[in-house]
Order: sequence, then structure tokens, then C-alpha cells
Amino acid sequence: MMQNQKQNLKRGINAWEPEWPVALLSEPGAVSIRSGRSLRPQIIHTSGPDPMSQFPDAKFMLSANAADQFLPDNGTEVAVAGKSNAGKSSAINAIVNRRQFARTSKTPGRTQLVNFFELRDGQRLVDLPGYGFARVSESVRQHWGRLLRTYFEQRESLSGLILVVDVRRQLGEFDRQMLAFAESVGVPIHILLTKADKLKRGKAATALLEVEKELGDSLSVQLFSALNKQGVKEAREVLEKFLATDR
Ligand SMILES: Nc1nc2c(ncn2[C@@H]2O[C@H](COP(=O)(O)OP(=O)(O)OP(=O)(O)O)[C@@H](O)[C@H]2O)c(=O)[nH]1
Ligand SMILES: [Mg+2]
Repeated sequence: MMQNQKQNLKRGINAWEPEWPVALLSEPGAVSIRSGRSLRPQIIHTSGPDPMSQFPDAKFMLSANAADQFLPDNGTEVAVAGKSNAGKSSAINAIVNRRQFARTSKTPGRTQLVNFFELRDGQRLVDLPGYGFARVSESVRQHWGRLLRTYFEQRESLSGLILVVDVRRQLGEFDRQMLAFAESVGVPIHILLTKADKLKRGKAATALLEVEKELGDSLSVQLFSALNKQGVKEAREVLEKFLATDR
């Protein structure tokens, strides 16, 4: 076991998430996915077309449990990642302006599959499985880890990463790994510090400053709330910018 993995274990961090950039560079064979059970893509029912939305024809396409179920890799695609229960699905719903478009839940680990949404022809949004969720089996954890790694490594249409972080928490170890990983494959990153409604304005502003200071100019950060819609306009602008950029 590598030293940093040992340290991660000591700190109580789930072991399934390897140091992705390193793992990717050093294990070319590790990306082939063999899912233990073969699951069919899951169909989730979402609300119908909404003419008031910036994405009136947005629709859920499919949930993939294996790389061979991913939608064709053309056009542009923006991925939404973050710790389990951080608020990814809620953020997607707020940005797309559709209730329960991406399914949300009070139970962490709700989104256990790679969920593809078509926003417009050739423009997609992807709700990635949340990481850092403790109450799943080791084999499921490892499967998610490999699935995410495969997604990041192979997805040529990936044009941006939106990382969702609870504003009340620091960036976690795996958030950092995700950032490093996206950077290493040249994907631009935008961070949503979400649930900003849970903090007083001053505290939220301080949290924003701290993350900005830590991360510097290479990526953008904003406060966000799916509840009171703070920052939704800004997030939409970034999403549109990413979607318009072919990597
Ligand atoms: N107050 C507040 N609660 C939020 C906000 N965004 C999400 N939540 C709540 O946080 C919980 C998790 O939200 P989800 O959007 O399902 O989180 P997720 O990251 O998609 O979770 P997984 O798919 O399980 O990884 C739910 O109870 C949401 O109602 C927000 O901006 N403000
Ligand atoms: Mg979710």
C-alpha cells in the first residue's frame, strides 16, 4: 500500500478513492470496468418541458452503472461532482430551473449512478455519484471509484467540472483530488459553495474568501443556494461558458 493511502486510512478516509491522477498515470489497465452485477440503465421520471427555463427542452437521458452505458461522447458535457449529500442534485435542479429534475434526497448516496441529462442538442449535464459516502460496501465503493475515474479519463466531450461543496465544510481530501484530477486533464473548474442559506452573510463571505485564497486564480468559486436561489444566475453563466467551449 502506498504511503499516502496509509495516511488516508489513518485519517479515516475511505480507501476506494485512489489518488486519481497518480492512479491514472500509473495504471493504464485499471480503467476497464467490470461491474459485478450487470445493471440496466435506470430510468428516472422527471418533469416535462418548461418554456420558462433557459433549458426548455432539458431532459433526463439515462443513468449509467458502467462505462459502456455512457451516452455517445460527442458535443460538450459538464459534470457535477461533490461529496455525497453536498447538494449536487439540488444545484442542478436550481440551475436548470426544474423541480426534482435530478432526484434529491435527505439520505446520502442517493445518486449512485452516472446520470446523463441533455440540456440542448449536443450539450449535456452529468450528475456524478457522490463520493465519501461511508455506508456502502467496499465493492460498490470501488466500483464507483473506477467508474468515476474511467469517466474522467475517457470523456472527450467533458468541457467543465462544477464541484459542489457544502459552504459549512472545508474542501475535503477528495474534493482536492477531484480538482487536481480535473486540472491534470485540462478541464476548467467552477466551485459552488452551496447551502449558503445556512450561514449568516458574513460567515458565508469569509468561507468564500478562504477558498478563493487557498485555490488562487486558476479556477472560479461562488456562493450558492438551491433553497433561496442565491448565485443561480452566476452558475448558469459559467455552465453556458463551459458548454460553449470544446476542450
Ligand atoms: N438549506 C439547503 N439545503 C440544501 C441545499 N441544497 C441541497 N440541500 C439539501 O441537502 C440534502 C442533499 O441534497 P442533494 O441535492 O440530494 O445532494 P447530492 O449531493 O445530490 O447527494 P447524493 O446524490 O446523495 O450524493 C437534501 O436534503 C437537500 O434538500 C441548499 O442550497 N440549502
Ligand atoms: Mg444527488
